[in-house]
Amino acid sequence: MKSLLPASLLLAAALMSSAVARPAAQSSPAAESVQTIDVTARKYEFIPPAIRVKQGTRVQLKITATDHTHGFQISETPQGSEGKAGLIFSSPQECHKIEKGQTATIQFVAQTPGTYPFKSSAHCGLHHRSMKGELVVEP
Ligand SMILES: [Cu+2]
Repeated sequence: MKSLLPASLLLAAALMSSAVARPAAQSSPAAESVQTIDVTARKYEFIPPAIRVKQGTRVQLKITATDHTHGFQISETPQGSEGKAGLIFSSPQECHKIEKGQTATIQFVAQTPGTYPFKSSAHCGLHHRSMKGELVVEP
């Protein structure tokens, strides 16, 4: 019985790391310039909570709210910089409200390296203050 707990912990750790490190699900040659990343929003977390992309990548986030209505708002400027936007969005929407069972698609170019926090935003009328994550643009 003693070995059960460590084994399940290892499994959980393996699942978590694969979720964080998972590359784009689809990479057909025609769409190779767009990196599609599936994100799940649920009480009270985003999965994966950390997304890593390379600088210059055109990123498409497909965010699905599985259990409840959630919001999604991502900083346009990297953490620690109040300057110009480092993520160039296809459509200028500050906050995305995602109804239960729906998927919101957000597309942008990851132009400037840095860390861009995102959250389930109160601006959408929601107060899931503990729901947050980050997008990391690597040089
Ligand atoms: Cu939420």
